Amino acid sequence: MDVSPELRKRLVTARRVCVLTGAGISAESGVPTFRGEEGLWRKFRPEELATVDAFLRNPSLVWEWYQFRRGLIAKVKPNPGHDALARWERHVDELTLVTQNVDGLHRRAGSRRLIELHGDIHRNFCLDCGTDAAPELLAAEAVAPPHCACGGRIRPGVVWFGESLPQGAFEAAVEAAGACELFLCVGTSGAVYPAAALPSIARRAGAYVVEVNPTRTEVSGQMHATLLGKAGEILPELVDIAVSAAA
Ligand code: BV8
Ligand code: ZN
Repeated sequence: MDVSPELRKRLVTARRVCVLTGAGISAESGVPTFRGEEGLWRKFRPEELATVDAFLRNPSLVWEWYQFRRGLIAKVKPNPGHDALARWERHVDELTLVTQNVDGLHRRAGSRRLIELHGDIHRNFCLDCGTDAAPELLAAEAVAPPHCACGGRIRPGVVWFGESLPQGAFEAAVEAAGACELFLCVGTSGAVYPAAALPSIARRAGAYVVEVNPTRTEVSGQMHATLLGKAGEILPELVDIAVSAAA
């Protein structure tokens, strides 16, 4: 992969980095993306699965979809893309990783300064009283959502369309995007807001903005550079450049 002199300089000098990731960074681990050929949205539209109304209308369908995804995620592990970001974090003053993913793979790879904008698929809570569901309540094969002690339905701890992001999460992401010298946008189609606003926020604040994706996306026009390729191949090379300089 050829890295421009400008990007090489930015990688070597950046002390504060912000990275936004989407489903694409987990694709090489075996987790399907949403809008790709084999995407999770291929069979169902998001509105049929990832909204409160969908859950209230058909709790078993939505619950089963999340159980299916949890089962998939339980069998996979972080890939070199996740690992590279965790390594980079240990070599700069501040690397803030903002992810739209709910699969927990960044945390498993060792990333610590992590903002999970869309929640965590491994968390579940009661729709009525908000109490977190104890893990033993979640029988792996259950196709209907369990009930809380208060009688309310248990729902996945992810952010559905039309729902606000976790308290303070987007504000912290905006602060990191506004303070960084280098912003990477990795494996996201840029289709979902407010996450997709972060690259332009970073660019307006003076950061050098780079996209890593096999294809161009809805936010490619906002980039200083687009590296066409897989995150698991490109990120380790970029981090090698950044880390070698820090050594
Ligand atoms: C909110 C649930 C305030 C969790 C998800 C009109 C205009 C602007 C905004 C809106 C609008 N109408 C409605 C809205 C707001 C709405 C929105 O953005 N809608 C979109 C569809 C227009 N947003 C919201 O509702 C958000 N909340 O705004 O709160 C509010 C409050 C109250 C009332 C109103 C507003 C909530 C957004 C969260 C929605 N939840 N999922 C789950 O089940 O996972 S979103 C869903 O899409 C996923 O969570 C995912 O995180 C997100 C983004 O998808 P991507 O990660 O980008 O994945 P995708 O498949 O699309 O792309 C994968 C990419 O990877 C591709 O580009 C591919 O080329 C690339 N790739 C593939 N392989 C690789 C690779 N890249 C690198 N390497 C590879 N190997
Ligand atoms: Zn309850």
